[in-house]
Amino acid sequence: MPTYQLYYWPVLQGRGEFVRVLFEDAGIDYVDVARQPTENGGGVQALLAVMNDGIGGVVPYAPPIIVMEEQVVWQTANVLQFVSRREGLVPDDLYAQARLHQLQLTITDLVSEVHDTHHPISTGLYYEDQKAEALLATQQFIDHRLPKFLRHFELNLGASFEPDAVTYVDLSMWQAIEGLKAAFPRAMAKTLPDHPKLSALHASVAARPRLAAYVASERRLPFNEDGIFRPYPELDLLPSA
Ligand SMILES: N[C@@H](CCC(=O)N[C@@H](CS)C(=O)NCC(=O)O)C(=O)O
Repeated sequence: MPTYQLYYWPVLQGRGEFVRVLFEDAGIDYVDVARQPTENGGGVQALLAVMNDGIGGVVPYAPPIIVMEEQVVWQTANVLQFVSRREGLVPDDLYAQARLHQLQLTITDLVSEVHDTHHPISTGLYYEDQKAEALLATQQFIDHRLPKFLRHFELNLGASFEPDAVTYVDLSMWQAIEGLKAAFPRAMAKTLPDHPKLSALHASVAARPRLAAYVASERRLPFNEDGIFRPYPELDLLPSA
């Protein structure tokens, strides 16, 4: 039995993908529980059981969730930092850890804002019920928020990212750029080339052998209209200016 059990929705990348990417790139043995057959204890019901009942009286808020040694850990950024510390994949220095994690939390903010482009009113409503607002929200995101996030990451590459070792933050940055390119290909084609460090990081992470093998495998789900980064053609807007 692998050390880590990942609990996440089985048919989408979503936030769980940031955790899958770390496990895959680091070569860490894990089981993606909800993607296992129900007869083997998998399926969505396994995820719902952990969400509802928790582990040892500790009940998680939302997936992605990991379980190991009868302990449960959730919140994507927290999971990534926890696994990285446990596996010796981050420096011991507290300032270096803080520099990394503040960037990861900013990636969390970015992911949340991307989610809100297609669900600007409520997660409780279908996209189809908030399409007009989604168009407005997406234009605002592309004009104002996307450039701000990209500029921030570009400025902090080198200063805050670890220059020699690839960390969970680099991997998440790669996944976020992949997602942005899937959701907003026209805006990203226009904007990303103005960020040479970010572009170079994206290319160098993509070339990592274990990650590349994962991306080429059936374990890597495609971006789809259930995830965070949704390839809706009507939301593939260009910057206004
Ligand atoms: N801040 C949390 C958000 C978790 C989250 O919203 N998970 C989604 C899937 S990506 C979910 O299933 N949420 C259920 C809910 O919020 O009720 C994180 O970064 O992990």
